[in-house]
Amino acid sequence: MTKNNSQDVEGAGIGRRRFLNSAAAIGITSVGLAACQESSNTTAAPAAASGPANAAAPVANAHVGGAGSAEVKPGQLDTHYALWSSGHTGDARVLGIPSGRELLRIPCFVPDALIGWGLTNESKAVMGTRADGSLRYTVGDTHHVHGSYKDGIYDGKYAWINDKINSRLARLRLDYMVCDKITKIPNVQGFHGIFPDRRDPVDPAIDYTTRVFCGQEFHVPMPNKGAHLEDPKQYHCLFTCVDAETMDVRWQARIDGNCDLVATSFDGKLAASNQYNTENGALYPDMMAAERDACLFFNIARIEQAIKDGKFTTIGDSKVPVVDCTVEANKDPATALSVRVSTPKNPHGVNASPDGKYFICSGKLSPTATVIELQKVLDWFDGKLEDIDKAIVAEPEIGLGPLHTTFDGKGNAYTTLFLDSQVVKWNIDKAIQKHAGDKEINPIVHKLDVMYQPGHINATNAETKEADGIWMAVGNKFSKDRFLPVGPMHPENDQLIDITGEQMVLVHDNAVRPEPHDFIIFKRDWLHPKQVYELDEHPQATKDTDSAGVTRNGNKVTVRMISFAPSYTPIEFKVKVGDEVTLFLTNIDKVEDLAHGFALPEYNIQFVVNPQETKSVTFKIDQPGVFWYYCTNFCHALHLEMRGRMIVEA
Ligand code: RUQ
Ligand code: CUA
Ligand code: CA
Repeated sequence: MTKNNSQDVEGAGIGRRRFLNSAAAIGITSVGLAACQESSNTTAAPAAASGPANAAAPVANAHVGGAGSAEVKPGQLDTHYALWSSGHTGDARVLGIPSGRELLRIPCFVPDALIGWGLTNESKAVMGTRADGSLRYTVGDTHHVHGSYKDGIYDGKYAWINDKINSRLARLRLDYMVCDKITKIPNVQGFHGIFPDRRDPVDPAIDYTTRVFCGQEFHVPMPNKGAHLEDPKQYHCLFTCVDAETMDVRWQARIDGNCDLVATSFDGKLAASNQYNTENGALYPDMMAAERDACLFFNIARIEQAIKDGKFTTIGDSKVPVVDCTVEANKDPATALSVRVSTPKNPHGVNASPDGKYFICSGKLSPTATVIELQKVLDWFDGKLEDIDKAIVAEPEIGLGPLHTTFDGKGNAYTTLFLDSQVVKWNIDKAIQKHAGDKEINPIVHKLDVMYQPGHINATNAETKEADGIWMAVGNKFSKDRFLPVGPMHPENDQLIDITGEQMVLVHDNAVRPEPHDFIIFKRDWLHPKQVYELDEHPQATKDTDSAGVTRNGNKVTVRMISFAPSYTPIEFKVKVGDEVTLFLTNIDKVEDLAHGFALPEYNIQFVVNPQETKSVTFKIDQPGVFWYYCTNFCHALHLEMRGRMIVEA
């Protein structure tokens, strides 16, 4: 077990004692908990999972024969965190790996009844409302989640996740594991790939994420206000740069064709998107017309210089500067802002190798992966490479329906084969040697059957420069016969694979609610979530019982309430029909894990406040009577008694 793990043995033990002590402090000892407290011992120390991840050096297939295991026994902690998109449930998931246990869901684009996301004033402000205060959107489709970087590894500060339906980018604060900002991207539909930059393209001192790049998959007329409806040749896509800190849209680039997935280089200089619709087709046969499509590279420093030089336009009502990255305008390497490297038709996925040298595009309709050497792309911009397609250093045949690629940090790539229902492990250097002419060489190392139709894939730390080659997860789009039947809607199957050895070994099936897409997995030391809020995070926090109470201004009533196990203060308040109530609830309990809920019958209200957290709701009083507000989160032996009355006079 690593020393600096925030959930270490000591922490867990102290947390437990503190919880019990706090219960005692408010008189609960008299109702019998004292005995439990005496007899409670901080039993089995949580330990790290005993899989290969725990060994000093990864042991090849250590689980085989039972020496190591993907099993995380009761009381043990996982060795890696994973952040997972959830697809059209519209949220993000936090998992432990290797167990695959889902530890948390982080709502962002879609309301969540547990914590009151989309109901509290604070979450509504993040999500965005209409003039009448109702939510602007209540659906979302999250595909890609990526963390903020410092010096090529995750710094544990932020993650970003996209909403494909309504073209929004959400930021997750990884200290509290909550969504704190959502940006609507102007003039874009089908916002699909995202990737944060990994350092600044110009200033070497900025070795952390300051931009997030967003790709547009569905081309539309610009502005999309009713012109050119029937002429797809007039449709365009935008590649968008969002400021990582302010979440403002910095700039957009107008392109030909579309974007799909996005990748960024470790040196910060290049971002790229694979393009399957270079044809600008509206119907799918049109999108398959061209023999080759492309991976489109953006020269970030040049784009930002062009904006400084005033070389941009704007679209419709949007004030965001838009540069021209269409093919026609970027033929001269000396001034080009972007360049297309060709790929076999309709590629999917673009991933950066952890050594920083290559981007790899999967073929999808072609049984190949295209390996593009980034230095050669930079050489083209510098006028040192005549033919941009010379940046392609390998195009190995790897199997049918290749979609996404991940890495083990030992020179191997792992690509999902959707049609073959396999993962293929192949060696990048060998693929390059073969491409250079050594026909005897076979880059394929191993193929493993997965169940079934895999899409996304990621290995531990694989999108950082410290890929550790221990575990790999594969997101299978179909599970078919792998689980007990539950009716027509099958779960999907996330599978865990041990990649410490030459051969991949499948170790675990994990049923998952449809339908997650991309995910990242990284060692737990890179994340340090807080377990108790800072009271001052909310400007309206009520700090003690004396400050709690009710104030009235005309028919606007403000209730300042605190929760402190097992009671609310005030324990009752009176309002009248026609009032508008804003209720701030601060949980002044300081004990880890001691959350309270607040449910109010007939007013459709329920939310949770974590230790030292404040949330508020605003609602209209429309019916007289007695309404018991009560705690929904089991917090105390007297949890059921934790309630109060809202008394409404007619
Ligand atoms: S992309 S399966 Cu949004 Cu999921 Cu490649
Ligand atoms: Cu407070 Cu249950
Ligand atoms: Ca195409």
